[in-house]
Amino acid sequence: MVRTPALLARTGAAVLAAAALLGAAALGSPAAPAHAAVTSSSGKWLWEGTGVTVANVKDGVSMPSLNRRNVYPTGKGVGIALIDTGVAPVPGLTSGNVAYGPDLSLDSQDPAKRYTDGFGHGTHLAGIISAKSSGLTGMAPGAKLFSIKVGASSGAVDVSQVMAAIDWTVAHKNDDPANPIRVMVLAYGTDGVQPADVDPLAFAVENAWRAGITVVVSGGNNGNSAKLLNPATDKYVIAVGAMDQNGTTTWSDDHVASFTSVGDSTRKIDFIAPGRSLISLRVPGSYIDVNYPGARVGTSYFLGSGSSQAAAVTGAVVADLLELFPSMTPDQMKKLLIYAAVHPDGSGDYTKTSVNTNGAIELLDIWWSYYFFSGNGSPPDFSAAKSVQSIPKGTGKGLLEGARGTVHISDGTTQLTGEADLFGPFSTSDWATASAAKTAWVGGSWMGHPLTGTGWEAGTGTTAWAGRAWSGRAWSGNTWSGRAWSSSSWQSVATGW
Ligand SMILES: [Ca+2]
Repeated sequence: MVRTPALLARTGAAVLAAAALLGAAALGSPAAPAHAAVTSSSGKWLWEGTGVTVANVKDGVSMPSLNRRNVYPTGKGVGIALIDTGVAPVPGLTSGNVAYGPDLSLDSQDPAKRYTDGFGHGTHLAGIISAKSSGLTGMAPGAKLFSIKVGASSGAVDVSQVMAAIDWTVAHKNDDPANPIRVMVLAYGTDGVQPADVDPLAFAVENAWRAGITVVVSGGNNGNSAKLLNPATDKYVIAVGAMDQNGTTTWSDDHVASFTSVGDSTRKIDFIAPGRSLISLRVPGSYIDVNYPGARVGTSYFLGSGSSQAAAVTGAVVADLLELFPSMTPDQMKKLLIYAAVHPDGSGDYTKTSVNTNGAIELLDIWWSYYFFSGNGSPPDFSAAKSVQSIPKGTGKGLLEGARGTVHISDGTTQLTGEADLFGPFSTSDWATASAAKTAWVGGSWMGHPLTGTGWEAGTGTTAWAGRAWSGRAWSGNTWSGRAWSSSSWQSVATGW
């Protein structure tokens, strides 16, 4: 494929990016943040170098090239499920642009912690996606963000909670007819090496994919030679890594971030998206805010790096494209994004297609996606019929413990291991059958265990899925402090952001 130089999406970057940097100064003129080492497995919040604004990010994925054609997508009419540590009601996320699905996290038993984000990760991603405030406009500010909380204020979460959240999203994707959930952002992964064709977490994301939800999963932050985390290993979904804009306004030095996992011959990321030192919303007093004060930018913002942020960027771009092309299937979206991805340094070498075919790593690009899907440039056939992924479906009947890998939550004395969820014995075989049939959730119960209330409650300014007290042998009478958990499979904590 040869792309006409005159149409190069990444032409004219200097002027646009310079304007974007001015926007960064307006955020509070942050001093250059201290340089923190970006280590692959320290479990530290990552940031370094010059902060990258969301405006810079838009530039990095060629949004200005689209805007110059008078196309201004905002994700309007698209629901985005963010399965993460919750979303705090900080300025930018309180205009009705966020709805709160169930809180399935360990925080849910404390009404003061329910729904909100005591950790700080989910809100950072939510800002990138949906923020609407005077200081920050997200990548898809017209979309409706559904926060489905699974990570506690410590970041702790068991893989079974993530599976429940994915199932819930599939079951309730049309609850808001004006904003059906078409996108899922899952910046989570374990080091489980169970093959994706039997792994239950992989099966869960495949179910979401087949239900018409484009699932974006972060690949991990263990360095370029690392294999992908589970479920980014699943070949159906979109697996992303982080692009480093190198702290400059020019594109020629953009490259794959040193910390991002690229994968192995079994499964590599599909492309990269901006993900180094992004400036997004801060949650004062949250775990990362308290532990990494050097990442603060002014009083309202926070720096964060990782494939998590790249997943947020990608999910928002998917929502923008779905506003423009509402009938696209997840398979069409994936085919399009890979085809339209460009060489990150803007060198004009657009002959490479994707990491899956020849080892090249390319960058998410919304302008080329729009251009090709509109029928320009002699693109391949992007019809739904010609875009179907011919990948064997998983069974989901492998081990729950296999999905966890080495990561286990604990109450300080006992680890949650083996074929059991928080409430007792768990059969992946029974679950896989129910999940595929969309019957794993019945009312507020998942696989027979009452986890939530049974419907939406409209509060003051927000809408939330009702909570409920948990009962179960492991939970009653215990004070399950997040701090007591010995480890977390939350990507940021266990394996780097
Ligand atoms: Ca650059």
